[in-house]
Amino acid sequence: MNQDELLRQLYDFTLVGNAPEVLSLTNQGLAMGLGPEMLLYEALIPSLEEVGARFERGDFFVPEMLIAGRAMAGALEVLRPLLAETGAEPIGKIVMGTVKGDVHDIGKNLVNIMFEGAGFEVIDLGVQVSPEKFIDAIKEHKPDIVGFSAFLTTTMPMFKANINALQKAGMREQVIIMVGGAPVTQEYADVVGADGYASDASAAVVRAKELLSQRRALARA
Ligand code: B1M
Repeated sequence: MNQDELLRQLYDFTLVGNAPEVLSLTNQGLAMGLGPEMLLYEALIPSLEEVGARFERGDFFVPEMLIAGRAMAGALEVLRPLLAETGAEPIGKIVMGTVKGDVHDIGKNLVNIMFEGAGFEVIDLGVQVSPEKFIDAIKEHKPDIVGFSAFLTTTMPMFKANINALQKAGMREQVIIMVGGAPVTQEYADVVGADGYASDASAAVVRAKELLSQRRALARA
């Protein structure tokens, strides 16, 4: 099998949620010398985008989305150590979670992996995270950044609810707030009063580093 065939098969088996094949092709791809980013961005992520498009058209239903998501999550576990390889001292601490009411975590997990790869310490609170749980975690871990992920238009308003809760607790200025997720835009992030937004995992790392260095420069001034 050549590189193009492997990527095609990885795409096709993710689409139908065949987790054992997805795992095996991911391992084969790595053994062939394909980079983890290539497997992610040229097969796994485009395949999940197609799953979403089919769901919107009514060709796929929740069970199909679920098994495709599980197949992707299995591959991500294999890719995680390769994407997150770093020997460096942590450059900052991030508390991350998917907001209350939302169970999507693949995108958040990928952002976490890229943060870890860039040298951040990540405290992952999981999914369906309430404002109270975010506040407790900020008190406990004292992160530089708190990241909220939302993947549904119906759960995006939780960004504002979280920020209001932080304000009420007198903690808003202690942390940089970043938001992201499939339906989120820069405009929405501005409206809710977040400090930063990114459209994907790589952009999230770049934005987090920018925000952190701005904050540290201000603290030194
Ligand atoms: Co759901 N789902 N889902 N789903 N699902 C979407 C999100 C949807 C877009 C599909 C569609 O209609 N096209 C749609 C949302 C529509 C909307 O609101 N605009 C949708 C729906 C409607 C639903 C349900 C309501 C379906 C139902 O029950 N009727 C339901 C909701 C359940 C709930 O949460 N309460 C539901 C359920 C599920 C499953 C459980 C079956 C499964 C989730 C499995 C899991 O995550 N463990 C699932 C899946 C798999 C999807 C799709 C197909 C794939 C999501 C994914 O993993 N993408 C998705 C379609 C799509 O996205 N095109 C869909 C790949 C991932 C790498 O990308 O998540 O965008 P993404 O993450 C990116 C960026 O967003 C960004 O970086 C990530 C990596 O590059 N990012 C950040 C994420 N967090 C960030 C934080 C940052 C910065 C960047 O800073 C802090």
